[in-house]
Amino acid sequence: MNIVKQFAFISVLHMLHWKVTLSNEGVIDSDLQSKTLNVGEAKAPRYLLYDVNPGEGFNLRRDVYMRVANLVRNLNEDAPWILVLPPWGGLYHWKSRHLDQTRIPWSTFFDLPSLRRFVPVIEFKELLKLMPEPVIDELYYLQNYKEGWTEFEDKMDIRDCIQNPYHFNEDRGLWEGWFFSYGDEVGVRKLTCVSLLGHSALLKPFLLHNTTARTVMTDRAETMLHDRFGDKNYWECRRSMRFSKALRDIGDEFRRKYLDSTDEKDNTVLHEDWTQMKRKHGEAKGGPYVAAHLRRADFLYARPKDVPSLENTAKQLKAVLKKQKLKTLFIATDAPKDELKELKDLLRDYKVYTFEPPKEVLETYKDGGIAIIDQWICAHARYFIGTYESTFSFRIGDEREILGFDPDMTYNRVCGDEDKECEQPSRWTIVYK
Ligand SMILES: Nc1nc2c(ncn2[C@@H]2O[C@H](COP(=O)(O)OP(=O)(O)OP(=O)(O)O)[C@@H](O)[C@H]2O)c(=O)[nH]1
Ligand SMILES: [Mg+2]
Repeated sequence: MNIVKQFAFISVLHMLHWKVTLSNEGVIDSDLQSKTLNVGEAKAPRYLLYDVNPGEGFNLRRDVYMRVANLVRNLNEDAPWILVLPPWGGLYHWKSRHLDQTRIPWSTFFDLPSLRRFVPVIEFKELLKLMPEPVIDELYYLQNYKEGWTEFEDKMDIRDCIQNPYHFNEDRGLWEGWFFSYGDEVGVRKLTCVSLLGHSALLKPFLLHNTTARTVMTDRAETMLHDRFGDKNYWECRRSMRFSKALRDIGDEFRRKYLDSTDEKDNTVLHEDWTQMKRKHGEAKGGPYVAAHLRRADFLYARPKDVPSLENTAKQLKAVLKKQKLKTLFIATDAPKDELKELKDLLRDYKVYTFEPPKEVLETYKDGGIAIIDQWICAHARYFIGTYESTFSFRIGDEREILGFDPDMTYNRVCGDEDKECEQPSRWTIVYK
């Protein structure tokens, strides 16, 4: 049975005090009033929650989602599982400190119906409404092997915790922690540390056979690796991660207004249903502009050899514009204002644009939304040049693969001042089968 249909079928199987109802689309919605059926406990869906190392950025977190989503898709071959989307918040890079940037639902950034075409998902807030009490049954805190490893092999073992950011509250009889900033309300009944080396598929037999808990959370989910990086499942999941329509619309409006770029002219029309969209390399033409993602800020210190000076950046961008015979440049960057001004001065012979969000756009969609709009505009440029090993640049590359750009127009990077070799980015090209 197709996973979405299977999910729809299983969602009708209610049990005990769990307030699960079914909407027309076969998507769980606790707000809807509909019939309740009492069916055996064994068939009721189970919920997998996850969290990621607090230090990780937005774009790596999106990659971790894919590892977990593939696990949940695998689990659904044998039993009904629903992936619980961890609210966004507390990210180091989200600098607009005047805004509350916690408890942001996935629907602010992503199109949930698209995600659901790959795997059943539910927002954490919705799960809270369904739960009889805000207590997660079991938490598996993933960690490496203390002794390290010499030869790679897939393995996992229950071990003592090497470190554990959760603390046990004797009065409540629960483990307490961050829980996406819901720590005051939410707790966990049982916590176990698990040393893991290997792929997300390893967890499948464990979750199916070693526990019967209804709600299971894995923390430090980045510890699990992609089952098969870059294969069909990887790309299906990636294609399902469509940005929310509202953010795409803002990016499209900017393209139309300033960059003479529309989907019709650029051959980048999006099929509403990603499962029906299949593009060949080179089909997408892109708007008549070059887009550059210039990661600076902490990369200046973390990767000084890979980040060029502003003068050198301008020189490299001019060379690209000349070669592409284009006069318009869109820059996405996390550089501070003074650096951006200096760069724009150095490029004054060209039309240089950056997306400066109106106040209400920033307040509604926060720093994460602005990052997505920047990525969306970069994804539609005729030619893209990014920053070495930035996951922000990688995600733009994926987006361009989905749209059908020639890889030559995507896998480019600015080179460090002293980097004579300047290795170009690996080409993670899309596959459909
Ligand atoms: N709006 C906007 N934000 C950016 C830009 N570049 C970086 N950022 C911000 O800085 C964050 C970058 O962190 P990550 O998402 O971890 O990506 P990365 O740091 O480039 O890559 P890794 O550290 O290798 O994972 C983004 O999520 C944004 O919040 C940009 O061009 N535009
Ligand atoms: Mg980062």
